[in-house]
Amino acid sequence: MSDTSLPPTERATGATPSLSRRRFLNLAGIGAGAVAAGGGSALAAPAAGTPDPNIVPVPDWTKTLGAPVNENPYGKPSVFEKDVVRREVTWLTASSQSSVSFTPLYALDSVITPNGLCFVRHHGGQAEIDPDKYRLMIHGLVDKPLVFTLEDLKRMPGRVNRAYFLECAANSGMEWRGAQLNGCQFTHGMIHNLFYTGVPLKTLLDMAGVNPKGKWVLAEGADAAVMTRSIPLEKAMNDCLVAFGMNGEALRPEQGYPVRLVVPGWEGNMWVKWLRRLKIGDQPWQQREETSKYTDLLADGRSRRFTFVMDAKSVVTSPSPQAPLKHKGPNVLSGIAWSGRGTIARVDVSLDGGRNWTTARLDGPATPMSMTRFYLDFDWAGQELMVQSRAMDDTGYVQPTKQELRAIRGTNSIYHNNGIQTWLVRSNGETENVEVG
Ligand SMILES: Nc1nc2c(c(=O)[nH]1)N[C@H]1C(S)=C(S)[C@@H](COP(=O)(O)O)O[C@H]1N2
Ligand SMILES: [Mo]
Repeated sequence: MSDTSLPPTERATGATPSLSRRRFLNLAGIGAGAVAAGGGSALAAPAAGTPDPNIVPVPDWTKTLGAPVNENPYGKPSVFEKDVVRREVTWLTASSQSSVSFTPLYALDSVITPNGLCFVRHHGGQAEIDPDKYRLMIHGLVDKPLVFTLEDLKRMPGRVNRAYFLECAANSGMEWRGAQLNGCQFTHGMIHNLFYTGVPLKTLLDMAGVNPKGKWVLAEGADAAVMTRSIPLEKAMNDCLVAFGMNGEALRPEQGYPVRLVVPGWEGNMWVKWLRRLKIGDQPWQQREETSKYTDLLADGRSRRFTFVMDAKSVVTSPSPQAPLKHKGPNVLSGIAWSGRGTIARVDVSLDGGRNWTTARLDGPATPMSMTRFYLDFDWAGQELMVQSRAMDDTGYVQPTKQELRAIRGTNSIYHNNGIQTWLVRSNGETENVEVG
């Protein structure tokens, strides 16, 4: 551990506090590896039950009063977490109105993405909608066209809460031709996993009365991009939601305030934000975002028509390029897995580039079409590692290697890259995006 890795206040106050921090780490029983990697002097631990008051001095923050209770009427993370933010890849898009920012997956744990850290993808800037003026229209092949206010949606019987991942079909899209971006924030960060509050879309469609000829639903956004996608009626009736809440509060403006469509397990582009209208028709509309964009171009130049489902995928979030290994000895490898077809049943981890596999420990909720956390507790002796993870879902689907994907898809694709990711961990702990094979 170098002094630059310490929180700024410790650096500012000089050598003594940082030394006490090292001593604290030693005494906390993190292991001999922590001391060796930290370069601190190895102190003889006092016998159990005889704490030495000189080893953990009373810190400065105990000697003065803390901040008042209402300093932040809307709370913010600790100032020491200021680097945990969404980031852009500036060369990726020409304008920041039609662009994407990435979730800092390397710094997150558990399965729910904090509201302020969800990646944001939009094509015409972020619309600002007055909730009192918000309207949702249902029309087309229905018995009775309907218009809902936000209050109408919030009074609707049958409100539900559901956790789902949203993954942009272009997630990992820059990696089709080889390892490119150095960090899971950039290779895999077009994903978030939230608890949505809303009304089943079926409830609203049933109120309007779908004509028997109706087979497709057009969802359109109220933003300047007028994002428009065709969704099969069967999916709309099955599990789609018209959501107004995320993680217990109102949707964030960047996630579609006040209302977005939730299309569980299917590509993020279909989850129309700032939802303005739903039209029932007898066939898909062939909009721009489902023809020239968000289709899979194959090696022979032909395209797949629709690829709605996001197949099973996983990534190790720590260690990863932005979260290198710092200590020899006991370590916790942490990662996420998800599947648009169902529930994650198992994740295997390899530390040697896919030769040997160990089944990881799934922890926390593992529910359909939601992110699942996995861990592998391992001992690191300082050797080079090639870290990989391979997800399996309850349909029996197994996440493919990148070579297996390319054999079928070629390298013309952008979308739906769910290949196995490899991180090379060097003997100094630094970690890099590589490919094996
Ligand atoms: N109205 C509208 N909805 C939209 C978009 C948009 O530009 N406008 N972008 C789509 C795309 S491509 C993705 S991946 C997701 C991103 O959702 P997020 O911004 O909550 O991460 O929203 C989708 N819904
Ligand atoms: Mo997307």
